[in-house]
Amino acid sequence: MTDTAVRSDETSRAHPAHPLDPATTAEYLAGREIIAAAGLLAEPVRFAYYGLEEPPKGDVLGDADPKTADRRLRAFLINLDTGESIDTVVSLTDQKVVSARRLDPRTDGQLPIIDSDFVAVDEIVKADPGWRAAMARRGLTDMSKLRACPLTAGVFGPADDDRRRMVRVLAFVQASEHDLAWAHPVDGIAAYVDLIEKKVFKIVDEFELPVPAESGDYDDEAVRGPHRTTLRPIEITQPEGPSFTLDGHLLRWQDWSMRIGFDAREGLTLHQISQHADGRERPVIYRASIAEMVVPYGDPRFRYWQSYFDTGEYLCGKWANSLELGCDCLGEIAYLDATVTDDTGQPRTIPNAICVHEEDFGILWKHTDIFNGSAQSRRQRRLVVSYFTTVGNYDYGFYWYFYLDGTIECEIKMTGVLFVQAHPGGEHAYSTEVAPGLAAAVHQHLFSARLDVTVDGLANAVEEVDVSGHPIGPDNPYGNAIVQTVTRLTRESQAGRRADGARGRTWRIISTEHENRFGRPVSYTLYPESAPVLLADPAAPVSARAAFATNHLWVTRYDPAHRYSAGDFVNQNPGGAGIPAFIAGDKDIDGTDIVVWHTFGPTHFPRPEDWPVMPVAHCGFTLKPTGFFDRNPTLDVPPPGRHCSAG
Ligand SMILES: [Cu+2]
Repeated sequence: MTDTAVRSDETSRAHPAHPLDPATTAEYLAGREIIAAAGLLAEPVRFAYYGLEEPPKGDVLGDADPKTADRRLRAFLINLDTGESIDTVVSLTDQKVVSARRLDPRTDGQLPIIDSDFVAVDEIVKADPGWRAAMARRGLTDMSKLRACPLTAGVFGPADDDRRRMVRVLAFVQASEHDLAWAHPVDGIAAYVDLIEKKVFKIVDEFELPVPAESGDYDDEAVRGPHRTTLRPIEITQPEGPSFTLDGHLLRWQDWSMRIGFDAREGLTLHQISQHADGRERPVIYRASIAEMVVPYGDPRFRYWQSYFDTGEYLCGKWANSLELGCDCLGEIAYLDATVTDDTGQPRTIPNAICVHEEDFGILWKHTDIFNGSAQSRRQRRLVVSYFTTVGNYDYGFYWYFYLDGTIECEIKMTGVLFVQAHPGGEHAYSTEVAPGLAAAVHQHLFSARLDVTVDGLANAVEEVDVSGHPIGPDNPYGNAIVQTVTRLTRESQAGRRADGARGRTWRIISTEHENRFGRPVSYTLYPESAPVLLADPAAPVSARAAFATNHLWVTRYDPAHRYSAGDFVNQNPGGAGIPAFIAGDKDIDGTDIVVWHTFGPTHFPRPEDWPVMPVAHCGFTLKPTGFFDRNPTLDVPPPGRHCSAG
């Protein structure tokens, strides 16, 4: 195993090699100076987000020298005393603030939760006499054993609450240093905290249930039992090294090339994904990211407000893990560090945040011919680019796979600890008892992939493809016909679509300029998982805020400002931002520069087996070349090595 990393010396460059390279330590500091010089950083102003403001696509794809491109950073600034919230963009090239817009939180929403909110909320609730009294009634008097969680509030009214920058706070008991607090929820009581007034403005104390007692400390031998001794080692070796190359953030493997990006909000981003085929560079996706995710819970009682937008409200990327060779990743790994910033805009490097490696993936193709006697077998491989993040109780791995045959796959691995509550006893429709007196409520994890597609260029269109049988008739006398029904989605208003597993529904992203040797448009097909979209009632507050999650597919005309599926400011946003706003103009999406937005993810009725730490659950989607190549593009893959007689 080796570790060939892009290290902090690369992430600290003052002048990145490419306009899409992530912002560096030096750049964050330079931007901070400009913001301070403009008078925007008076105490106590904090950074709720700080990241690269990518140049518009036209600038990157144009002929201009990338070294002269205007490097810009975007910062969300919050004054912790007044709540004043500013969205600002600075130009590092021109050394000036380009824009600074003051938000109106009632219409724009609030800036994301910041690191210091976690500390502040703990202090605020523990200093509140009403909250202490409610805890004391439950027999909880030792404040040092209580853990307070700042949970994003959503928008549920009354208006007096919604105008505040607020969180709702639930408590957990951590009896000892190594105890798993999540196993011991204090149910029935929530403190509503105003983060600007720094006080509890409301206590909702609805019911009391015993704090579940069973230990969830899966790291304690008394809980897990002794480690099993029956697993023998698996070693992955690549004696000649991996087959990819990493030049800064430019990754090349076989016919694939792409640039790796990273952002405090979206986490891993992939840019300029392209195939080298037929002697030319053939773009597939200009930019791919998971632009939002929401986790709405389905218990209508006391916790009706639980819906966390991990990306827009908490900033997924900021919580990226440092990955460990041999634990998180096996084989010949190249790691990239990521740079994010703290509340004060000071850069912080996350070592080994992004993992790049190659995996054997079983059979690529195989045939034993009954006539000519040829027996051939080829092995599939994939290039894996991934990172893992921890947002509160849950951990998410974001994996992008690139295969030898041109397939692209996105997979999310969900693990960590369930968000639990006390179980009321008896039958409870909305939760599963996972330990004595401990329940985990049903919830959804709905991810929004933003795929800025460029299938053989900018001129793309989307076709919905259904398959069905055909009734018996003159053309189908024995009723065996199977047909595809192809519907072109020509306008934004028409492209909010649901998957349909019974029809095998897929969406084909076609080039309207390039054809294959059969005269058909070259294309990539999106295969959805066809799991339920947002199940909340259309009139529910979360349906307006997570409108992106009400369909599996949206297609919009490219606009550099359309970046986040639920809008730029998600926290306490009243709704309507993001996708509904993007499609309001009902633009033409046929044969132009388009963005495909795909919602996917499981509806999770927890199982007892998900406790106390959850085995990884998987979700994702696949993009397959469909007439993008003129035939199987992997005929030239050689037979496997010395152990295989076909070789
Ligand atoms: Cu879940």
